[in-house]
Amino acid sequence: MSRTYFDRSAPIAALATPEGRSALAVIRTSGEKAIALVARCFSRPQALLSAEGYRAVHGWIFDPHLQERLDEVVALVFRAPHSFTGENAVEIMCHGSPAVVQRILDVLYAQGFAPALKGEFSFRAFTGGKTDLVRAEAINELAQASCEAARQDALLRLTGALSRTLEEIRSLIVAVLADIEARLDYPEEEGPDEMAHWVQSIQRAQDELSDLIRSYPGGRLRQEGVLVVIAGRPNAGKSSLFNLLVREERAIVSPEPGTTRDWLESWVSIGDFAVRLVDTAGLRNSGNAVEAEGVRRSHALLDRADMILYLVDGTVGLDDEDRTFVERHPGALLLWNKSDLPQCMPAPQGWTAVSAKDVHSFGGFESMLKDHLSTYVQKTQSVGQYEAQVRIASERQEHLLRQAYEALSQAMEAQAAGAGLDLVALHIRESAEYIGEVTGDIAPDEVLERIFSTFCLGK
Ligand SMILES: Nc1nc2c(ncn2[C@@H]2O[C@H](COP(=O)(O)OP(=O)(O)O)[C@@H](O)[C@H]2O)c(=O)[nH]1
Ligand SMILES: [Mg+2]
Repeated sequence: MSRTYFDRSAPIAALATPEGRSALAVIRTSGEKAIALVARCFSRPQALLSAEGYRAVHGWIFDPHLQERLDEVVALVFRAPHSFTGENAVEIMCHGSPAVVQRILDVLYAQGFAPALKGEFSFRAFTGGKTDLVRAEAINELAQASCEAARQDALLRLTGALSRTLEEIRSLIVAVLADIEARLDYPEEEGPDEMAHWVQSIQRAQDELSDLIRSYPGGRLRQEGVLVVIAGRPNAGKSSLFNLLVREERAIVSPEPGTTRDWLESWVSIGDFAVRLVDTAGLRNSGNAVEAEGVRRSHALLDRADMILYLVDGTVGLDDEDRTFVERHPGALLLWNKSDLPQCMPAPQGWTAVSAKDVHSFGGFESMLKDHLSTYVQKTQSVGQYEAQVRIASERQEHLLRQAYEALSQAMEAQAAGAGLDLVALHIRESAEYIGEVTGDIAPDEVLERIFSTFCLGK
C-alpha cells in the first residue's frame, strides 16, 4: 500500500536538488529517528549522534551491508523542534552525480527511511505547526519563481504578509459574528446603531478581500510568467521568429508549409519578465490527423495566451483566414514579416513590418515587444484601487477568497431584506471558514494532500 502524507511516523528521505550532474547535491531526511538512522551508515556515528543542532559533521557515507565507502560528505544536523519540519533532520551534502545520489538513497532506504512524497517536508512543517498553509505554498512558489518579480512576491507571502492580511480580515468578520451571536443570546439589549457598525465592518472586510482577489491576475502573471504565443498561417515565419527570440535553432524552419505540427515552447527573459514563448503549428484545417491535432492544440493555447504575436508573410499578403483571426483576437500584435525581401508589400495600417531573417532590425522589434509586454503587465497588475503590495498567485486562494466575499454579500443581502439575524450570522460564519481554509486553519485532509502533492520533490 502506498504511503500517505499523514503517516508521520515514517522517517523520510529525498534528493532536494535537481537530478543530473552537479558539483554537489543535497539529500534531505526528516523524522524522529533521522539522526540515528543516518549514523548507521556514517563513518563517524558518534560525532553525528552527539552533534548539537545546526552542526556540520564531515565524514563518509558507507554501505553497512557491503562495507563499502560511497562518498565523502558533510552532514548537517538539525534537532527538533529547530528544523524546517520541526522534527530531527540530517541534510547530507554529497557529490552531485546521479550514481552517487542513487547509492546513498538506496542505503538510506535500507536503514528504514521511506522515499519522501512530493511536498512532504513542507507538509510536516505545516502539520507540525511550523508554518501556515499560505506560507507553505509561498515556499513552493519561491522555489518555482520564474523571475525577479515572482521572487519578490513569494518572499512577501513567505514572510507572512498575506497571512497577516487574511488574519486581519478574519478578525473583522469574527468580531461582527461574536456581536451578532451575543445579540441573538440577549435580544433585549438591542441597539439600533449596532447594525450600522456591523455593516461598515463587513464592507471593509469585503473591500480588502476584493483587493486581494483583484491582485490575482497580476500575481499569477508574475509567478507563472507571461504566455506569449506566435500564430499565423503556415510559412509566415513563426518558427524563424521563435528561434530568433530564444536565440537558438530550436524550431525546424522550412519552406515546406506544415513543418511545425506540434507546439514548441521555451522560456526567455524579456525585460523583467519571464516569458513562456510558444511556437504553434499553422492554423489551417487539414485532412492530416497529426496536423489537425496540432491545430487544435494551437487554438487551445491561443485561448490562454497573455499575448499573441500574429505573423503574416508580407510577400503573400492577407487572406480571409488572417482577417478572421485578427477580428477574433483584437489584442494581438500584428507583424508583417519578411520585410527584408524586395517583393514584400508595404505593411497595412495596424501592422508592423519585421524580418525574422534580419538580425539587425531585431533589436528594434525586441524593444517594441518589451514595451508591449510591460504595458500589458502593468495593466493586469494595477487593477484595483491601489497597486496591491501583497498579491496572491494561487488559484486555490483566489477561489476561496471569492467564496468568502460572496458569503459576505449574502449576509448583507439577508440583512437588507430584513432576514433573521441567525441567517445573517450563518453567512458570516461561512465567510470566516473560507478564509480559514486559505490559511489551513480549517482544511480537509484530501485538500491538503492535493496542495502538497503539487510541490517539488524534497521540498
Ligand atoms: N527572407 C525571409 N525569409 C523568411 C523570413 N521568415 C521566415 N522566412 C522563410 O520562410 C520559410 C518559412 O519559415 P518558418 O519559420 O518555417 O515558417 P512557419 O511555417 O510560420 O513556422 C522558411 O524558408 C524561412 O527561411 C524573413 O523574415 N525573411
Ligand atoms: Mg513552423
